[in-house]
Amino acid sequence: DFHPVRRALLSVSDKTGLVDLGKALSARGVELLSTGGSAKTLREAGLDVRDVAEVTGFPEMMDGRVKTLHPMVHGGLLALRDNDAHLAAMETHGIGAIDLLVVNLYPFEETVAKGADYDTCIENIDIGGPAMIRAAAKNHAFVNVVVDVEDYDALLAELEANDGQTSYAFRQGLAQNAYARTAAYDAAVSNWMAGALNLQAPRRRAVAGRLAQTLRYGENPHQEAAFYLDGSDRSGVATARQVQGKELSYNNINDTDAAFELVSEFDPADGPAVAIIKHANPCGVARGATLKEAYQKAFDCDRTSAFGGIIALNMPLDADTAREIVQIFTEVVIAPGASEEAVEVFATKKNLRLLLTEGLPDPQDSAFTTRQVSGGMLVQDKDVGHRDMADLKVVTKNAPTEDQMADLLFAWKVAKHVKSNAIVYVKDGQTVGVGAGQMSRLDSATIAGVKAQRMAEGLELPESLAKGSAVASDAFFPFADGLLEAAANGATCVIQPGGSMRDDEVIKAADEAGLAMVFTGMRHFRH
Ligand code: 93A
Repeated sequence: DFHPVRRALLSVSDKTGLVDLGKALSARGVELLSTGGSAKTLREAGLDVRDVAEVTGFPEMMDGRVKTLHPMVHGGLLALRDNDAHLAAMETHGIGAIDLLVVNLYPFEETVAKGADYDTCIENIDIGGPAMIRAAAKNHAFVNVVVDVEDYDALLAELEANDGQTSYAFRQGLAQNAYARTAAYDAAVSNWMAGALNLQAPRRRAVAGRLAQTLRYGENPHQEAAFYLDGSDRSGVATARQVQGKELSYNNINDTDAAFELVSEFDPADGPAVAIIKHANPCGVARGATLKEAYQKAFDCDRTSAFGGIIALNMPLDADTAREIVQIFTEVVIAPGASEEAVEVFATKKNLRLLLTEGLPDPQDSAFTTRQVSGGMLVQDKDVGHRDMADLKVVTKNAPTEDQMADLLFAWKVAKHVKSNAIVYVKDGQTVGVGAGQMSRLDSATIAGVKAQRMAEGLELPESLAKGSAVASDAFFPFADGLLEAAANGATCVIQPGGSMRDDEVIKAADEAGLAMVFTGMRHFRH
């Protein structure tokens, strides 16, 4: 089903490539219609253009709010060329068919990104453009609709290959892309309003994104993948500046996000902290007197797993830490800045990706998470829940000491970022065993214990580092077994949500084992 392009309407905010496109169309004998600014640009390039105002018989009015919203335009876009009644209507009202629509919209997203005021953002909501795009896309049986400057060449190539005509399949592809654009556009408007008016609610969330990067592949090489930006200016992997290293992969982006989100839980005002991530789970998190020490402690937790890991820092990378990091193979380092000297140290490792941001993600910043399920999508508030010392309830005879309390809170922060079931042993501001992603909480406790034992062997220490540790559980212990396993591994204090039917039994077991236990009243499942 090939159809010729005889008449085109060009109405674009971004004038890039407009003149070249206009010339190429003109050279094919295509009649050009256009709106104010676009017509001016084309005319200045010496092209013969008809103003839409002349076609509609109405001037562009109300600051351009009404320029193309007219039956002469929409009739020309929507009329079915093989329908007698439609053709008769065109005849009666003098409506000429429009075979090609080229529109790019008022730069709403860019206006928001620039930090424009409310009224300016409102004025940049394009109405006529999306109306035409949707009309032309609906009528793709006959009409071509181009919404991206990048597609001008493909359009011209299609016309060239088919003697001034386009195929049905080609128009279908354009239409599909056009609806993606209008959907994303309206979603951007809605999401901006949600933020501007503080009307955040998952059930009213429009989901959209702007394509940032086509990735080489997805989680696995046989999966295609792409990276989309949600338009927020949240500090993180999406807005980071890559200073050096290979292109980020899908897994890199996912892991880097996990690492940075985790380390941002540790306020730099309380000192340096480092998180090392493998497969979206932390294999080491630590605080230190210096950033270098924090890195070494994080690395020591699980040296084997840290190889090829993703490192996130809660303060700018310094040269000392950089020299330590380059000792082993690391995939990505992300930090809120870096010293010049540190950047030079990294320059010797060409493949190491260094991502720098302006600041840390705000762990309290409200946002959404989405997850695709078969036939639908789950949308929820991001888990920004947190607990301070004052929120904790001591439930055992023994209360934690001040040092124990510090480690408990540290372990709790880490556990929030470990896939469930999560069990985390911490000692002196350093994870010493992480049990992640097991189907049984007991198994997670066991695995974390094995890790703590291995850590001791690696560091040639006589006893497991779980000895005297604080343990966090991301959800309540449904039975005493997981808790007893932690105690057997050497943990002396426990932090967990509480709320199990068998809390009494679990508290009794804790008392018998001489543990100090606190309840948070908040769960941190992460799947
Ligand atoms: O204000 S509008 O929503 N009202 C309209 O009727 C209309 N028609 C096209 N904006 C409208 N447009 C937009 O104008 C197009 O989507 C395009 O972004 C822009 C092109 O204007 P100009 O050619 O005057 O630069």
